[in-house]
Amino acid sequence: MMGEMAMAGADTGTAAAGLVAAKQSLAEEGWCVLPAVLDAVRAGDVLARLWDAAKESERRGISTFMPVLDPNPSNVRVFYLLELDAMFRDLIQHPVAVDMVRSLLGETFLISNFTANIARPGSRSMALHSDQSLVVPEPWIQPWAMNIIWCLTDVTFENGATLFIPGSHLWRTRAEVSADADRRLRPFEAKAGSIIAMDGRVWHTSGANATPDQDRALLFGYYTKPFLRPQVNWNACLSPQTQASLRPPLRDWLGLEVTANTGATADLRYLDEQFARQEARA
Ligand SMILES: O=C(O)CCC(=O)C(=O)O
Repeated sequence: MMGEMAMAGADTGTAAAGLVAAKQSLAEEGWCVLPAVLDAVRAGDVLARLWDAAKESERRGISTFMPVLDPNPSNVRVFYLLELDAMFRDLIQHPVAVDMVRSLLGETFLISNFTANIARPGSRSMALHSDQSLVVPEPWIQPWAMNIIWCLTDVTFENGATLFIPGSHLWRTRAEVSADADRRLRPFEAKAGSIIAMDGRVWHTSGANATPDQDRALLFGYYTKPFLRPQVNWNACLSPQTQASLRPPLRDWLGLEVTANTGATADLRYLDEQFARQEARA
């Protein structure tokens, strides 16, 4: 599968070729894995900070158990990462992540959300869904959304790897989700420090963590086309102090500036120029 080729390319140290292959996999197969974007020490660091953020979230009264999403509290969800630690503000604009996002969504995009899901032993699967279907009505014809998934631990089928349906990024309507979709799920397996890039149209769910003692920790950076309203209203969610600390282009990617949806890609030349004709010029 192409996604695996991208992994092999990067593993052999041909980073540039690996990146090209990864982008091709993302465009054609709807996903790819880029290994070693963070080294093991840094991945461990981010994981430790994520646990601090989870504690801080609880302290602020925002539960890390979301019964609407997960069957039991073994899934630890952390929302509003960008408010909780500057480290997450660095990760969401990591150059490799932004490069992958631009390769699929184009030059301009918005950050729609940034959350974590730590699947602890005993956790079970949430609903099968595609992230694009959460923010755009069908038909889903083009990639208008995508995830950069940061692996903070090794991720395996046994410890609850995200399960996805190969080829499902080409499904345009919910009616195409077959009755046996749950049997077609495959795991995104990767080492700690990898990122998994996933087209927003890929149907997926969290895996069940069947290990006795391993956590599976993932961060989900969710990016969309700039004309889609983000899942989070960053103007309301980020404190004045956090907002004041942010610089472009992150401010634009979070929609913090005054200008919002102004049709930057439209042809706004004057009518005379748009329809300039030979005879008019003579
Ligand atoms: O944790 C996972 O593996 C998937 C999470 C997910 O898809 C979601 O929260 O929307």
